[in-house]
Amino acid sequence: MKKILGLTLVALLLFTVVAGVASAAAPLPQGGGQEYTVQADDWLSKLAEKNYGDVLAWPVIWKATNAKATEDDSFAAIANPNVIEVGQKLWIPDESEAAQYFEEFSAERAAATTTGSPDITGELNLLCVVELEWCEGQIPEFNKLYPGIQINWIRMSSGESLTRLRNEASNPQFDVWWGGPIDSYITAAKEGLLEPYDSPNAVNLRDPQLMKAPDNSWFGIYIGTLGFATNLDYLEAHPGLVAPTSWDELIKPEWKDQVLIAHPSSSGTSYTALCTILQLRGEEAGWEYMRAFADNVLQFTKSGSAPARFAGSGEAGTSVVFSHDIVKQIEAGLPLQLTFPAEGTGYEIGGTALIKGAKNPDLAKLWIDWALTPAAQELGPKYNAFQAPTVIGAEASRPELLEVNLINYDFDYCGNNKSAFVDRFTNEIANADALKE
Ligand code: S7P
Repeated sequence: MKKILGLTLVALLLFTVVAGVASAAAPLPQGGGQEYTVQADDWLSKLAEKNYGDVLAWPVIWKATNAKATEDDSFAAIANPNVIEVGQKLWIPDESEAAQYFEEFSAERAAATTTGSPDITGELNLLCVVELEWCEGQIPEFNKLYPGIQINWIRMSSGESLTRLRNEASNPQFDVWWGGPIDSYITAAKEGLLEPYDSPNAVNLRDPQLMKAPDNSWFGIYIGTLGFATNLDYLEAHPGLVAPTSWDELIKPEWKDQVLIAHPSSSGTSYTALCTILQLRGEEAGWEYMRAFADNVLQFTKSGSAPARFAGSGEAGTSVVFSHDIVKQIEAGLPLQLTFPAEGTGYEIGGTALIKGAKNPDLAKLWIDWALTPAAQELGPKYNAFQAPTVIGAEASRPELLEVNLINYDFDYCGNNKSAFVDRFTNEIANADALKE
């Protein structure tokens, strides 16, 4: 199960890489390093933080263990840094050896970029799930590197895109899927809809354990946290009412018919909210909460970001949306206040993947490689997309959106149960017959 403490996630995302291994946390192994036997719930970035005070120093342990394995049979080489086994022996190098490995790996990372080529030609069919403005902007950016590739694309919400991939499984119309929470990617991988691809640029990921599938069937390309967007005029007109700072407040009578959210069958945003509640409260109490919550919902929308726009234009008092999409509407001038639930909020890792049976897999791979570069990920804010990047070398444009209380969002749990949870929501709580466009 992929779990990470909220605090560790923030540390991971806000860490700046330095030209060496940081020297905080536990005392560094001295005098040639030390052996370590993997325990349950260990992973490389966690061990890197423990030993070097730097979550991003995980390649040091990976590389050092692989080097040991070439000279000592009691060590096994780690083929995939995502996968370490309980009982396996690792080598934790001392400070000077660690610095050498870190430098070596930094050089590999520096090489993991995309320079493009005018000679590559063809057509690439892209299923785009981020906001329309980012889809529209990112395509000409790719074409600056690959002017000979014509991109045919459609924008859809996450749930819709997953349905589309299912329906086209025997004759895929898309080559690459870009954007939308990885819950859907995990579901799709389980259903055999994705083709694993070992992208050379995956070395750029801050935490491969969390940010890519163990079999490389999807990669994480951004992070976003869920927040509440409340209309300031509505608050002014209702003295005593304040913007919600807890999930509990959203089910109170004062918000009756004043909450907007998308439907989890079409929207990845809304599914992230549903799975957040089921984890925060446990399934039984979580479903009970969802029933009360749905009673306060004015209308379910198709798109996950639309509720912030609608709440901002006065159609409802408040809404549940990814915080970066709320920031976008605030920047556009809508009278909204962004708040977060104090007891914890859910977050997404947005994904990208090669589609199984893609007609242009080589071009799809070029897109994925590029999506895993700092240059591609730093383009988001140019197109009003303020998610945090997943690769080293790209800085978060709004780091404060990550500095909130995050739950231990379990992507495997949410991905593996997505069909069942969405069906239950649709059958028992609210159907998807008349979603607001
Ligand atoms: O780009 C904004 C964003 O919120 O859109 C994706 C979202 O899942 C697509 O919209 P739906 O909620 O309608 O599915 C997010 O991944 C992304 O952060």
